[in-house]
Amino acid sequence: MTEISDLKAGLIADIAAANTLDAVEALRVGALGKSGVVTGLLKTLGGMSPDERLAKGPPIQDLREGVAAAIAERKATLEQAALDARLASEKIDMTLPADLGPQGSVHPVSQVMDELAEIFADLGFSVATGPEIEDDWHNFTALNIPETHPARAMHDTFYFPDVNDAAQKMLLRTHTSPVQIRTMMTQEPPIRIIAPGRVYRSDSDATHTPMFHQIEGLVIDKGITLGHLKWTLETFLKAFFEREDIVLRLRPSYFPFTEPSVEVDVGYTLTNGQRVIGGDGDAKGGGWLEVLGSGMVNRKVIEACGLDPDEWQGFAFGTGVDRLAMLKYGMNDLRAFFDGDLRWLKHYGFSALDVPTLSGGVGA
Ligand code: 2NM
Repeated sequence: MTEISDLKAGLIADIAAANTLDAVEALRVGALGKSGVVTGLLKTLGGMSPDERLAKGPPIQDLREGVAAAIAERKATLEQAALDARLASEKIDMTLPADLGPQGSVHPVSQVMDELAEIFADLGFSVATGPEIEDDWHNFTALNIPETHPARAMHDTFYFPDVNDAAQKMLLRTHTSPVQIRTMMTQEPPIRIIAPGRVYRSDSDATHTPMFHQIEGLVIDKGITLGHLKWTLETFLKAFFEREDIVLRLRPSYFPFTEPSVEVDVGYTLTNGQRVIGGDGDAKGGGWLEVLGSGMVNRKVIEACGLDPDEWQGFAFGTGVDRLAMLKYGMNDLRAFFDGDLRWLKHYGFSALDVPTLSGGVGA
């Protein structure tokens, strides 16, 4: 009996003195492992007479339980200490002066936004911005999307809680189109603008984030046709992908705010087994990627903005900036865009000095 209690006291003292997880593990193997001392004692129970087992069983079980508990406790203590040490060593005091130069670089989304602004500036478009918190009228109603329109449900809108005396429901804009609405209501045509910025939809998976970036464009003038739309988008895509052999495929579609509406695909071809944007998508191994939605601005939208649709016509288009960045720079996981991981940024980011210009190459 004293042998067992001496053994227990010795093991527990050894465990308490163990200063590393490895040392605790070595003690565990020595005591409770396959050939451990405690395991050896447990094995002797099988060969005992019932009386002997009745006498020796409880202290041996007590030994096993006591040693196991001491090991678990010591392990937890050492693990907590290791975690505390790691947290202390990785603690960053944000109030200290920086001892390194800036570690970041220009995010691909910012780079692409700058490229788009540069390309469209060359075509005579200026950049327009507006609020991300919008009212229902500018985000939906003015765009010919009435209360009951299924497109409203399609947009997975984030609404703010109702405020009793608010004239309009408030929401996070689901597209940048309200910027175009505000521009048409405040500026004299002709209008040539792009509206880049953040938009929000209640949607989250590998290919959708609840916040993403859109760019939309709007032209309002006299005698604008689908021909102007096609030329503009073709010229834009050639400049963006930096290839002359960009082939567009226009498919009839439906948006409440445009009539007719056109979905724009761009051809890709197989080059050394890689899908590369450019060339005839109907070629062997090639295909088509949907890159833009567009159309002639619905006369109801022009009217809602206080303009005479018999005098002014126009086209509009929209696309996702994050997706354009992925296509151009070969990134496959959208979620990495929002991790703020410096290693990812080191790989995909751009130098702050690498300003896109048409003469120097927009994506150089
Ligand atoms: C798209 C597709 C088609 C669009 C229409 C307008 C406005 F305000 F002029 F009516 N802005 N943007 C539009 C048209 C947007 O995005 C996929």
